[in-house]
Amino acid sequence: MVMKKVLAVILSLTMICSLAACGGASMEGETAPEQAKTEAPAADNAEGAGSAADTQPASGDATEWVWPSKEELHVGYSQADLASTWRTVESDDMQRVADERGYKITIVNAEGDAERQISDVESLLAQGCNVIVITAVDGDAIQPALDKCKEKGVPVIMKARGSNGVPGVDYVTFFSSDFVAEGRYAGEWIAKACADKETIKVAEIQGILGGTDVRDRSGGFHEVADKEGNFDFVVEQTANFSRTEAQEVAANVLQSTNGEIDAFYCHNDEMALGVSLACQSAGLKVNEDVYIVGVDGMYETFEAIKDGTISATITCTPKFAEQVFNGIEAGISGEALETFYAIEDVPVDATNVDENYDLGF
Ligand code: GYE
Repeated sequence: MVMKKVLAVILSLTMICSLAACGGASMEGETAPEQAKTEAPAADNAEGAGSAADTQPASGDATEWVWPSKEELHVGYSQADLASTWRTVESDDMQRVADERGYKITIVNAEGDAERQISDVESLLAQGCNVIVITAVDGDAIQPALDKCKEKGVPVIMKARGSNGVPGVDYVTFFSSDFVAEGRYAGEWIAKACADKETIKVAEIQGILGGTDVRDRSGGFHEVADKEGNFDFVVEQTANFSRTEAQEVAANVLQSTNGEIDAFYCHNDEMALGVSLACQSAGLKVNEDVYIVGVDGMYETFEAIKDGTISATITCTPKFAEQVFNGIEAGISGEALETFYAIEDVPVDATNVDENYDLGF
């Protein structure tokens, strides 16, 4: 057990180093928050990773993963969709790191279809992929694909949209931002900005339902709302991570409420940008009449924060393939992996957008 922890720390440090090298995230962190970037989260937010514990289960329950050698490694990456900039950057980053390290990779795109993703994984296995990385369309529906991998002992690494299965049993580990923390940051930002209001009228515009990102971004936000006690949810509705859908949803909300909304919390920046257009068309001034908070940290959002058309965002980098490949290499070397590796996020608003600009994509 102690050995496991030591190995995990070494792995974490390796990841921090390579993160620094690829410049994929903030480097101001010789400080404590920086460490959260790659360490397994404490037990209280392990739930956010969809995991019951931060270490692999006892040997009786654990799946015996069969790791290939580095020479034989053929990664199969099952991407959920390529409908946003975030996802295309994510897939490109996986390809880039595989190429740089000389590993074979096959990438498939499920186009947002949970059933198709199961056959995608089957086809990756049939093509001889011996480590599978999955960004799940749906955290539950992915289970049959995980079972197929498990039958063969093929190690599965979840990435960015997790599984509701058991880490160490249904998959090896999960690399992702801590979505619960992102939701909390957004809630805290809004609570602070609206501190003078008795009741805060909030519209929550959600991403594609079924993903652990959406579940946890909502969960973290509602945690803060419950604690504050004065958030009044005027609407909680999906706009499928889409800018145009979010613009429409926001236009309807503004119409039905007569513009009486204090803050929009959007599960991604694309939607925040759409909401901003709707608010501007309705004659509302962002940061005066209404606050708009997104998640992701697109350069476009950073520019909008500077222009005053978006209030804030929480970074969520799509560029962490380096860490995923470090994890695969650690597995190949026989090291014990934690069940969750968190990529650190930073809340960004007008006060710190310049210093965090490089976190964008
Ligand atoms: O925030 C969003 C994307 O799963 C973390 O999916 C990801 C989210 C990201 O389409 O923009």
